[in-house]
Order: sequence, then structure tokens, then C-alpha cells
Amino acid sequence: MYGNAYVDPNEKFSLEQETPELLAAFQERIDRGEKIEPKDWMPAMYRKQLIRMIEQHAHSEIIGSLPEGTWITRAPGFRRKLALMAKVQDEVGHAQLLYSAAETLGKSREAMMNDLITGKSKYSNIFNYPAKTWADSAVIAWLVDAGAIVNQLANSKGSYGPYCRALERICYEESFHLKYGHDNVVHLATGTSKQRQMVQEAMNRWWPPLMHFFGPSDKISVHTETLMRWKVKMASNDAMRQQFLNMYVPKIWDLGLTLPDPKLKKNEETGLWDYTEPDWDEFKRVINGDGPCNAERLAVRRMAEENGKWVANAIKSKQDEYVTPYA
Ligand code: FAQ
Repeated sequence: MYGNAYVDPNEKFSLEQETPELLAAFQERIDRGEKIEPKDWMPAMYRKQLIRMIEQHAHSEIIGSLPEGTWITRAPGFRRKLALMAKVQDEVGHAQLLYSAAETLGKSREAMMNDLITGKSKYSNIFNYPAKTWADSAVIAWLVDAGAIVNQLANSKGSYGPYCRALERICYEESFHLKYGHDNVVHLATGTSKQRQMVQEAMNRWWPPLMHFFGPSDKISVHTETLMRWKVKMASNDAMRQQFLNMYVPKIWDLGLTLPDPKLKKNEETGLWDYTEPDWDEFKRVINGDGPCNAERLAVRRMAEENGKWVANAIKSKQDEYVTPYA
């Protein structure tokens, strides 16, 4: 019986190794819509899956601050610079909330950070592409944040208490980022012909990674079935992608912008969007370390880790004087 001891996320587990009565009672709690809290009994596989997903999410926030962050020094005007700085700071704050939620499951922040900088952990595909112009930062703030909200608003109604509470707070802030991004895109799309061209080119660049962002299609997704049974994921990857298309494609077209997919249209019979199947080989390459910016992103993170070590050590030596909350 595995029960509640911290599990090495790399170890293999199977549900057959759990006590059947405990497993059944756990599933009943989930089905009743109860929240699971850190000290409650949970199957080792549930713990492992949550650590994987929350940790990847935390890494995505911290790495996700980098493409937009490169535009802080070059933002067009003081007000836009201030707003972008605040947004980037929020994203790093989201990582802090998420690392704390993952820590409640027993994996230390040091171990998570180590797995990020050694390339062992994944993070969102989308942050491995370069933000070439100011318009890229606008498209990220509007549409990547929009995609994140679709995913996180649904999953904030999920089963693991600390993750859901972190997601609720994050969604409030992401909603504000989305408005900021939309304002920037509208400004460019209704500006000079040069500005329109710049935002159109950014849209063309970010569309394929945005389609990948929601994860592989349901036919090839590995974890969706288990995670939906446990209400960690509240909708499948394809369902989230469809929701995003439904909400945002009309808004993009309203601005007179186009999207680089000739098949993209709403199928009036099914009510679903038809689109060209995303290139899943490219997706796999990017999430496994071979995207245009993976090496650069991890190098920046390693540098930050190295330069900030003395601060972390100082905080840790103070913390050791107090009782740790999850001991
Ligand atoms: N990128 O079986 P599935 C943000 C991996 S936050 C990289 O379908 P699952 C805020 C997956 O890990 C953005 N890898 O996986 C912001 C698995 O590999 P593994 C992050 C991906 O977990 C905005 C394999 O493929 N959001 O943007 C991706 O059931 C602006 C098989 O896939 C979250 O993390 C991907 N896109 O579903 C910040 C939300 N998709 O681990 C700055 C929480 C799949 O077995 C600026 N996460 N993989 O080696 C989730 O909802 C889920 O984990 C999914 C993937 C939906 C991402």
C-alpha cells in the first residue's frame, strides 16, 4: 500500500498496488465534488500526476516571463513599460503560488528548480519561441493569457484544494493581462500600415504554437483520461482548444487580421471548429528541448539561479529557525 508517503515522481506506480477500499472511497469523494487537501489520503499516482502537472505549470510561468520580459527595456512609451513590468512580475508571482501548491505534495522547491534547469522537467511549448517584435509581446499578452485562462478557469473547479485556490487567484490576474494584451493588439491593428503588418506577422508566428498550447489531440494525449477521472483536468485538450477557438477567432477576424490556416472555419453542423491538424512532430521536438529558444531560456534560468543563490541561502538559513508548515 502506498498511501500518503511522498513518492519519487520518476518511480512507476500502478493503481493495482493501492488498497481497493481506500481507492474506492477516494474516487467517491472526487465524484461528490469534494476537495482533496494535502493531509488527506490520496493514491500515489494522483500525487505523482499532480506534482508533474503543477510543477510544469509553475515552470511555465517563470519561463513564460522571459519572452515578454525582453521587451521591458524596449516598450513603446513609459505607460506601456510600466504595465508590461507589472504583468511580468505577476507571472513570476504565479510561479511562486504554484511551487507552493506543488510543495504541499512533498516535492521541495529546490528539487523542482533543479529539474527545470537540468532540462528534466517540461514547461509549456509556447515559451520556446522568440518574441521578435513589440507586436509579439502584444499577441502573447492577449492570446497566450487567453488560452491560459480557458485552461485554468476550468481546472480551478478541480479536485486538489491548494492547486484550485492558486488557480482562482491566478485567473483574476490573467484576466487583467488579457485586457492589457487586447488593448495593445487593437492599438496596432488600427494603427499605421506598418503597425498592422507587424501585428499580422506576429499573429502568423504565434498561431501554430498557440494551437499546440492546449496539448496533443485527445487521440494521442497520454494523461487526459486519468486526470479527468480524478478531476484534475476538467476538460480534454481538444475541448479546451475548441473553447479557445470559439471565443477568440471571431475577435481576431473582427480586427481584420487573418490566421495562417486555410481550413479554419466553424462547422455549422457540428458546432465545432475545423482546422488543419497541428504539426505534432514539431510539438514533440519543442517540448523535448529542441525548440528555437529552449537552450536560451534554460541558460537565463541557470544564470538567475546562480546569481540569486546567496539570497536563497540567506532566506533558507532564516527559515530553518522556524517550523516548516508541511513537516
Ligand atoms: N507544452 O497527456 P498530455 C501560461 C506534454 S501557463 C509542453 O495531454 P496533460 C501563463 C505533457 O506534459 C501555461 N508540454 O498531458 C502565462 C505530457 O508529457 P509528460 C502552462 C506539453 O498533462 C501566459 C505529454 O505532452 N499551463 O501560459 C504541453 O494531460 C503568458 C502528453 O500530453 C499549464 O501548465 C504543452 N503545451 O495535458 C505566462 C496548465 N501539452 O509530462 C507567461 C496546467 C502537453 O508525460 C505569459 N497543465 N505536454 O512527459 C495542463 O492543463 C496540462 O498539463 C496540459 C497537458 C493541458 C498542458
